[in-house]
Amino acid sequence: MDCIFCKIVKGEIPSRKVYETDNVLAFHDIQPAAPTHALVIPKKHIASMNEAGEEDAELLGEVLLAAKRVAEELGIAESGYRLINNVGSDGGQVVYHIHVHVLGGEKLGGLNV
Ligand code: DGP
Repeated sequence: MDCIFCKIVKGEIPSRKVYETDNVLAFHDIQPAAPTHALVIPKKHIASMNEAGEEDAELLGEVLLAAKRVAEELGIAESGYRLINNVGSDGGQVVYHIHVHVLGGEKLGGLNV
């Protein structure tokens, strides 16, 4: 499968890893949109939330808890951070392997929902 993030999981494309478990990997985003910007992915290929099923509930919970852990590891947990999951074209998704952005290190602007 021609998926960039699957290649990162397999070590075929290098990444700056932040956190890893059997099921989840976190690494720094190559195009940071904030002083701290990491991505958390399940190692299993799921294209987007649109393709996630009930069988992925536990795994997606692991991804969210890993995002919290990443925020702690990168020192932004106390000051606060934002978790973003882009879905599809209008959502701004570019890489079709589900991922949560962990953004922080400054007061974040943009959409405040
Ligand atoms: P999204 O727009 O939500 O699909 O975000 C995809 C993010 O992935 C984007 O912020 C840039 C990042 N990215 C794309 N290719 C690579 C890569 O090869 N390595 C790393 N570390 N990040 C990548």
